[in-house]
This record gives sequence, C-alpha cells and structure tokens, in this order.
Amino acid sequence: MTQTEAIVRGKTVCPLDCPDSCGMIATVRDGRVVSLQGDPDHPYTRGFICRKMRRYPERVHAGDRLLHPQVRTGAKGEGRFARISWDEAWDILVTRLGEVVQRYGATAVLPYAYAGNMGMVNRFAGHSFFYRLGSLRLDETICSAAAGAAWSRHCGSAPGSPPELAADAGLIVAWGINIRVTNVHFWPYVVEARKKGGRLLVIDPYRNATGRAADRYLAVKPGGDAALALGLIKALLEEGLVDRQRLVRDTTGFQRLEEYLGRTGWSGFEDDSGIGKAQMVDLARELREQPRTFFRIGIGLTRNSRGGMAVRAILSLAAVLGLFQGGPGRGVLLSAGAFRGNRDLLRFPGLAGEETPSVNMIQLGQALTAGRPAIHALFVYNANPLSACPDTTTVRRGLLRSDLFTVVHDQVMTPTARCADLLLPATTFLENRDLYTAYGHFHLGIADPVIPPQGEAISNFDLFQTLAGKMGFDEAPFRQTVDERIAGYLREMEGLPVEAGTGGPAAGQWLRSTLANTRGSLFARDGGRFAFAADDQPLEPPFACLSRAGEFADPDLRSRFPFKLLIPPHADLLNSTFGERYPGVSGEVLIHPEDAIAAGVAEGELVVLENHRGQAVRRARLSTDTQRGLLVAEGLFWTAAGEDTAINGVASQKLSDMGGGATFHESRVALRGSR
Ligand SMILES: Nc1nc2c(c(=O)[nH]1)N[C@H]1C(S)=C(S)[C@@H](COP(=O)(O)OP(=O)(O)OC[C@H]3O[C@@H](n4cnc5c(=O)[nH]c(N)nc54)[C@H](O)[C@@H]3O)O[C@H]1N2
Ligand SMILES: Nc1nc2c(c(=O)[nH]1)N[C@H]1C(S)=C(S)[C@@H](COP(=O)(O)OP(=O)(O)OC[C@H]3O[C@@H](n4cnc5c(=O)[nH]c(N)nc54)[C@H](O)[C@@H]3O)O[C@H]1N2
Ligand code: SF4
Ligand SMILES: [Mo]
Repeated sequence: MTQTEAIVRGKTVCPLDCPDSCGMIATVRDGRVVSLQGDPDHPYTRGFICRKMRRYPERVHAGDRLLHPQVRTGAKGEGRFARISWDEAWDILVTRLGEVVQRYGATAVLPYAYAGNMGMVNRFAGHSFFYRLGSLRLDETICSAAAGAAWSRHCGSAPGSPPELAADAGLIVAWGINIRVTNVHFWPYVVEARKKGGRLLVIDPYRNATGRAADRYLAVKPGGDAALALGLIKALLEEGLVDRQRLVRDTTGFQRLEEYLGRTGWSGFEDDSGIGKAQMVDLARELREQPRTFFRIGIGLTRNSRGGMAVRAILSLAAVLGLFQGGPGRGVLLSAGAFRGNRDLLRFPGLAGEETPSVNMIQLGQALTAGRPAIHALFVYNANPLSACPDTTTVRRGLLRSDLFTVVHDQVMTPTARCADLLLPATTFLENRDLYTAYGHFHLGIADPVIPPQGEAISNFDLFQTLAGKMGFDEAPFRQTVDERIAGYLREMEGLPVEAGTGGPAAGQWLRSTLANTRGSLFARDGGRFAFAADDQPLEPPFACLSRAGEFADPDLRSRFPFKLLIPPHADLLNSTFGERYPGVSGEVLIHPEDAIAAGVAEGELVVLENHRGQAVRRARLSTDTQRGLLVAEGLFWTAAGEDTAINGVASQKLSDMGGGATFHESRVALRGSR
C-alpha cells in the first residue's frame, strides 16, 4: 500500500464470478473505500473495470449492508429479524445443527454455496467443515459442468488458448458468449484484431450486445449449435477441404465422425440449426481460408439439453480446422485452465468418515421439497439460490418449510437471506486476504485487505474455522491460517512460475501461468491428442452427433407454452449479485414485433411469462434482435419482498446432457399482458 495523509491505495482483485478477474486499485480515505479503479499494471485487464464494480464502494458502506448477526422474528420469508450478538449466534448455530444431526443424522444437513466470492480460500472455506460433519454433499454444477465435461471428453487436460492471441486473428468467432457483457476485457483484443483487418462473427439465437457490434451475426436456433458445427464439418468434407494427413498425425478417431457425417443427410443439420446448407458451405470455405481463426466459446450455449453436445461438436470443428495447433491469431478458448492446483488442499475431503449422498445444486427445489430422507438444515453462503437457482418457485416452497432451519451468510439482504432463520454478516473481498486465479485469462494474484472487517462481519474462512472449533473439530485443516492454506494449495500447483516462491506472489503482483501457450499445440505439454471419438463413457455417444432437444421439443409443453425462453446475464448484474440496486425493477423481455402483435402486447407494457412451474413479470421490449417464437429475458433481477415472480421461477430443474449442468436457456412459456 502507498500512503499520503489519510488516503491509502491498495491493489486488489475482483472476486466476482466473471472470467476477467480484474486487477484493481482501491482508494481508501479515512477507513472508507472511496473508489475502485482498474490496475494499469494488470497484463490482461489493463487498467479498466466494468461499471458494476466501479460502484462497489457503495455496497461496502451502504446502509443496507448486513453488519451484525440477526435472528428471525417474523414469519418465514417475511424478512423481519432482530440483532443478536455473535455469542448468541454461535450458540444457536451449534445447538440447532447439533439437534438436527442428533435427531436425523448429519445427512439431514445440506450446504449450499457457489462462487459469490471466487477467492480460492473463501470460496472453498466451508467444504472441510461439512466433510467433517458428514453432511450431504453439493454437486457444484450450476455454471460450467456441461462445458467442462465436454472439453475434457475431447481435449483431456489441455488448457485453452491465451485470449491475447485473438488480437492477431483474422476471424474471431464468439460462439454462445456475450463478450460485451460477460467478458468485457476480451473486447479490446477484438478491437485490436479489427484494426488489423480481422472480423468478428457472433453465433447466438438472439442479436445480443456483441452481435449488434459484430461484422456478421448468425442466428442459430437455440440448442442448434451441434447441428451447425457438424454441418460445417460435413461441408468441409464434401468440398474436399479437410487436411486428412494432419488429422491422422495429430488426432484420433476422425474416421468414425467422418463415416457418421457421410451417412447422415443434410436435413437434420439444417433443421436443427436453422441454417441452410448453402450458408454452411460458404462459412466452411471462409473458415478454411482463414488460418488465423480464434474460437471464443461461451458457457451460455451449454445451458440446454444438448449443451454438452454443442461444445463437443464445436471442438471437433476447431480440431478439423487445426485451431488447437496454435500459431499467430489462432486458438480455442472456452475456459482457460490456467493453473492446476489440487483442490483437495482447499476442501479436504479426507475429513469425511464415509461417502455421503449428494444433491445436484440445480435441483435444490426438489431436494428441499421432496428429498428423502428430508433435509432439516440448510446452510447457504456465497450464493443466492432464491434468485439464481432454476425453478425458484419450488425453492421458495422449500425455504418456507417450518421444519427447515436455514442459515444464510451474506453481505446484503438477498431474497434467500429474507428466508433465513439465522442471518450472518459476511465481509467483502476488500476485507479479506485471498488468492485469485481466473477462468478467462492466465494470471493469478493475491490480495490483502484494504479495510478492516466492517461491523461484525466475518469472512467465510473465519466463519467455518470458528464454527469447527466450537463443534470440537480439531483436525489440522481447522487450525490453518489463511496464509497456510494458500501456501498448501500453491505447493502442488502446476503452471506456477518459479518467482511465485512458496507463499505465492506479493499482493499486487500478477503472475502469468507457464501453461499459457502462445505458440505451439495446446496438447504439447501433456503429450495428448485431440480425440474425435472415444468409447470410455458408455452412456454418451462416442463422437459428436445430432441429439434430441428436451423441453423445446416436448410436444405437450409446445402446445401449452408456445414460446421458447432464454434467460442470459444482464450487464448491470453479476448473476443475481447487485440486485439490491434495482428495487422494484422487473427487467425486460425481448419479443419479436410480430409475436407481440399476435399476443396483443405493446412496447413497455408489463407482461407475464408463465408455465407449469411458475410465472414471472417483465417489461416488454419489442425488437427484431430476437427470432420469432423466441423470448429473451436478460438478468436475474430480484422481485419485491415476498413476491413469487422472479424470472427463474419459470426455469427448469432438468439437467443438460453432460456433467449434470443446468438448462437455463431451455424453458417453454406462454406470454400474456399483465392486465
Ligand atoms: N455482466 C455480467 N457478466 C457476467 C455474468 C453476469 O451475470 N453479468 N455472469 C458471469 C458468469 S457466472 C458466467 S458463467 C459467465 C457466462 O457468460 P457466457 O459464457 O457469455 O454465457 P451466457 O451469458 O449465459 O450466454 C451467452 C450467450 O449464449 C447465448 N445462448 C443461449 N443459448 C444458446 C444456444 O443454444 N446456442 C448459442 N450459440 N448461444 C446460446 C445467449 O443468448 C447469450 O447471448 O458470465 C459471467 N459474467
Ligand atoms: N436464468 C439463469 N440463471 C442463472 C444463470 C443464467 O445465466 N441464467 N447463470 C448461472 C450461473 S453461471 C451461476 S455461476 C449461478 C450463480 O449463482 P449464485 O452462486 O447464487 O451467485 P449470485 O447470484 O451472484 O449470488 C452470490 C451471493 O454471494 C454473496 N457473496 C459474495 N461474496 C461473499 C462472501 O465472501 N461470503 C458470503 N457468505 N457471501 C458472499 C453475494 O452477496 C450474493 O448474494 O447462477 C446461475 N443462474
Ligand atoms: S465483474 Fe468482471 S469485468 Fe467487472 S471488475 Fe469484476 S472481473 Fe472485472
Ligand atoms: Mo457462472
């Protein structure tokens, strides 16, 4: 930190679940954070941050920050609480958890946490405690499970390409990713590429902010990416544009995919993707002629019943084009995979006596309302499931159960927090020390606190270390300090440059992974090869192929709920984080003007989206940026207290085809005016 009079500046890292993990500088005056700015020394994020985070100081010092433990005094979900001391809070925690364990067994306790804070220490701070307790486990699938499963199926442990390579690309393909909203620091590399004559192609069912700024936009049908990518490979084969020699040398299993594409007619690829053969042939030629092609693949396109298959097919296309070979402007980036640490050294699964059953976090609603044996204690931290989980209508029903003891540890009064029995105040990242890696680039850093904990807030780490002590757990992980935990994790980390030392870099120093490969093949390091086909997963097709849609193709749901709905992120929210800034705001829904006329809906009007799960209220925005029959509702805005109209109320708990991932972009709904 540097100090002049009462003003202190400290380097820190954005902890939010965002691929960019920005380097930042916090300015503190008289103990208050007065500004957050981008750190110009950060090699990838290079000195700017998004508008959401520029406003973060308001959140740290705002009147609605949770600063003290509180206990419920009103009815469940009513949001009435009374302040208590930490002594009382620990007492309630230890007693109530103890009672549940004694009466029903530890598997009546469910932790629910995700990545509200991506710091490696604080994100995984509770796992050791719940392993030791013997609680139910949580399958952490809500974000990238399908994408990750699909990548490793074909690429093994290969990392992605460094994003900086895209600056030299002749063609950047943004495939199911809204760069200008969810990955804003990639954009300057797009701008650089365009200055040198490069072009941006966006493939998405609606013309999102990135599509509006692109050179070319391709409106694929939702869930139609596998058909499109496979159709492009088929076109390359038919046009004689595939370099067989290279594929035989560098990859395995291509012949099986080739045979499949040869015997499958064009109509399946055209119908599923919504893109005609002629257009696919044109694009295939263009891809073949442009060696400097960079695929930036999003996680968004995996949030449907064919999501894993979409990634598999796109990766197969990338391999046919030779994009895994590396070289100037050429690459494939889904998730960076920049540092390979052993997460057991953060979570300590060895503390568990025996393997206990797990709950897929996407199906929290089902687990709370129909899980057998029943869950009697729910411990939520780092997450806001009543906004971000699918089928929030059912989640709410579960949270309102009178025989459920719910603890919520958070910084603000989220919709989930309103349903707590015991509410615990969490620090923000500005009050913690932690280690941050990234999933959209290849740098890591450590941040020190720039202010002390506010009020009586405590970090996730301190919460669970203290609670473990009070429960009488005294194994070594519960006696670790933050520094010891970081050092333990770094010890086995691959990708860490030697200058990191044993304790990691000094705060404010950014280290680049040695796995960032800017020249050769992405497989060079591990000696693996791209596998087009493999038989090691008997329940999954051996190679990428056409597959059937789930809810979108369901004939019964189709007749009752004519519209397809996507629910992607909003520029001003981070999942549901910052919802407190928009009280009473319902968010918009994009409707094609012809659909709006047919439904009798006018611009700006409040409309109801409903299905067999629930209903959501949004403001109509008429636009040809979406396709006919397709509605798009950006953003997990909170709803007014006690209301059951959050957008994820209509989203399904059904799982994607791989990895147990979510299907947020595959709900059928009906549309009507709200009057
Ligand atoms: N501002 C902001 N930034 C964020 C977030 C946020 O909420 N707000 N969330 C963060 C998190 S946790 C994550 S995981 C990332 C996610 O960021 P992304 O990987 O960008 O994923 P999404 O934003 O869900 O979806 C991206 C695009 O995929 C499109 N899509 C949906 N279905 C399909 C399909 O079938 N095919 C194709 N081709 N496209 C489809 C959507 O319309 C959307 O435009 O963003 C992170 N960054
Ligand atoms: N419809 C739809 N739903 C989605 C998505 C989508 O694209 N569409 N995206 C999905 C994705 S990709 C994800 S990753 C999930 C994310 O879902 P969640 O993990 O529930 O993420 P958030 O909604 O951001 O809520 C994070 C919460 O953690 C709190 N928090 C932040 N830091 C700390 C801390 O240090 N300690 C504690 N105790 N709490 C903290 C924040 O205040 C916030 O309330 O949402 C999913 N939901
Ligand atoms: S949310 Fe993303 S873009 Fe914004 S400051 Fe954090 S890491 Fe950077
Ligand atoms: Mo995510």
